[in-house]
Amino acid sequence: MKEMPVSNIRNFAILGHSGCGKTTLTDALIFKLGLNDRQGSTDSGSSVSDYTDEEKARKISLFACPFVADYKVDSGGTYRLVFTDTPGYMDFYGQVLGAVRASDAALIVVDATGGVQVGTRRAWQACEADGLVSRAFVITGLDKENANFDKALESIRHAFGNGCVPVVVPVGGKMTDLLSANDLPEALQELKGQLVETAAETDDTMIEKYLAGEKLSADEIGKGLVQAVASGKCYPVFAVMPLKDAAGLKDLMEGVCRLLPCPGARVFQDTAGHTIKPDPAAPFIGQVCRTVIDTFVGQLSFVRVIAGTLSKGELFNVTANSKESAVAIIHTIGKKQVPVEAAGPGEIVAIPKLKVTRTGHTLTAAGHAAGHAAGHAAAPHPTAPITPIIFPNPVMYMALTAHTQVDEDKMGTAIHRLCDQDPTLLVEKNAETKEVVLKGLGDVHIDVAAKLMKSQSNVNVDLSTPKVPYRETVTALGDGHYKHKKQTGGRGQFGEVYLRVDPKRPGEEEWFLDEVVGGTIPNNFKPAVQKGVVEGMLAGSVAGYPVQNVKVHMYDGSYHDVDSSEIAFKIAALRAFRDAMSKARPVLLEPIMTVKVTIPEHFMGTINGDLTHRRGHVLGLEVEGGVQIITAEAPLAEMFKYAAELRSMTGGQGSFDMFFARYAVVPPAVAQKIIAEAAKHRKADEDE
Ligand SMILES: Nc1nc2c(ncn2[C@@H]2O[C@H](COP(=O)(O)OP(=O)(O)O)[C@@H](O)[C@H]2O)c(=O)[nH]1
Ligand SMILES: [Mg+2]
Repeated sequence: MKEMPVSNIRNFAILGHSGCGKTTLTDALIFKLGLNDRQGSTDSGSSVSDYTDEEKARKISLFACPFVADYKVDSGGTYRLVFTDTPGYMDFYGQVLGAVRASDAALIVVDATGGVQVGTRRAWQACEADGLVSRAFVITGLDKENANFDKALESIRHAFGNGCVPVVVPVGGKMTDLLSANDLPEALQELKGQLVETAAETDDTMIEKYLAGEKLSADEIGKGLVQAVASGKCYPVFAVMPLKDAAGLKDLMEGVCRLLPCPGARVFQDTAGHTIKPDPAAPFIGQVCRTVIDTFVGQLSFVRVIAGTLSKGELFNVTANSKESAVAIIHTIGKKQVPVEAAGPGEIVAIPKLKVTRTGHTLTAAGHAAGHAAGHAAAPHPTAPITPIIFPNPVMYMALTAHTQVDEDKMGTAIHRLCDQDPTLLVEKNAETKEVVLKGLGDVHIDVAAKLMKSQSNVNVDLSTPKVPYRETVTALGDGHYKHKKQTGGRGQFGEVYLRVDPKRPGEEEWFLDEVVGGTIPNNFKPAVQKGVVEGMLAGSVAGYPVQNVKVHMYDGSYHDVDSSEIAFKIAALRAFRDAMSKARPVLLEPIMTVKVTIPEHFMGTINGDLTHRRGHVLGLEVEGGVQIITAEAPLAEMFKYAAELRSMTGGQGSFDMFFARYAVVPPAVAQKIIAEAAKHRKADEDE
């Protein structure tokens, strides 16, 4: 591909509610731009954008997929369109955030039969949160029965304000571009009037002219609108019918080139607060917006070029402070990969086989960082990383179990490969339950992750609800005693231990106290006693969970000159400890999570009721920007699947965050069940 002036680059992300028609629009654009020789379709599995097996099987987009193609506008110039199709499904919101970061504008797609939906608002919020100011709407699905352009437009304006003004509208099954059409019928003249007014408002002389009733030239209107879109005062609305003669598609592409901003309008900043200009001659700076493992080439890092020109050779990863090397630069067209020589500001390209680079990292030209640090010529470009992309915290937890030993051996590598690709996945090996827990944004997210372990690493796993890492403690004082005495011919075994347990108070450091008087337990056997107690603590006494917050007083015992041994005292201590525990009113403890639920206000009753049902209690209520935020505490045991359940209770409108707060006593009725369950599974491991 030829070098393209930055002013002629249009980079936009295609966002919206799940199933609204983003990928269908993308496939239509791909075909129209000549990237494919026929129009792909998600329904028949021939989509260029949803090309992975998982996407075809589920018929939803799972990954953000960037494309690039040059387009010749009617007026003669050539523009480079860089566009990213994104998933609408909430579990894959991480992909959306990466794409939003890599784009200069958003095309938010709205289905003409559904209007604004949860996913539409979420797309808008993703732009707001990341400072992506320039947005436009595409109303699609207009060939469907019950499609209503006016109603869809109304719902857009109701949700996002009157700055949303139509540019291309359907009239009698044909698309009309209000800006270029002459002799508009009266109804459309009013719509065009809104566009002209929006344009005029961007400039003092224009608004004077406009108010004086003078006619603005097409050029003036165009310039005004460009400015209004770039500054987020105007959100143009386009109508398309990608499945019916591609109606409106050309108008959309013309509109994108004419109205959306080029790189530079959106400000990219680094963590030191420097603004980075999209100068192709400057040293290269780019940010990784997505990482993927490709079956053939291995890791592929998609990079948005922010400044300079990316070409093959040495690079420097500023975030990881490490050298990297671009062995190739690739344009992806779905699964097809086309090598290119270089990429300029505004482009998104893939680099294979980077070593330490992950999503969100900043790459720069090699030597650039070092030169700057050494105080060489005033570097026009800063060397601090670009502001990181903020990804949501994973809130859905599932335990992974390998099918076979072979799977088990490869599981760790497979999981890390997965987490390297997806910053919204997290893995944790729980030391207490011995389980490998995968955390993600929802059930589909984790399910897809398990399928990817199979396809990328040939590792078979089962998913299950994780075990709760319960613990045990005591609530009273308890005395314990055990005399270990065995005579099996030859030398016997002897050790006797008295000890007492009681609750350890906050702030108390010491937990094992030697209160033996008169050498009834000789000093050389005391470490063995402590060992026995530690073993007892790990094994628990109520339901086999580790004991915490217990103070142990070793105060008496007896020994035998010949038969006493470390092992004898260890056994005596272990059993004395268990004896003491049983008398000290032991209880089960469970992890309590702090939960922050965000929902539309009318779900308050349902969600509060449900939280109570989960043994949770509400700590606080806040209203923020029209949504209700509930802060509550709830036991982890009740929250493993909350991500999916909250979504179904709120039709996808609720979201939440969750983090560990503390351990608390399990209520007796619940504890009984856990104890009974543990008794079933517990092996009699000590009495053999
Ligand atoms: N009739 C009609 N169907 C459409 C249109 N756009 C999308 N669809 C259908 O809606 C479904 C979801 O489309 P898709 O593009 O995968 O949605 P996405 O989740 O936004 O990417 C598919 O069955 C499409 O064929 C359209 O303009 N007209
Ligand atoms: Mg899609």
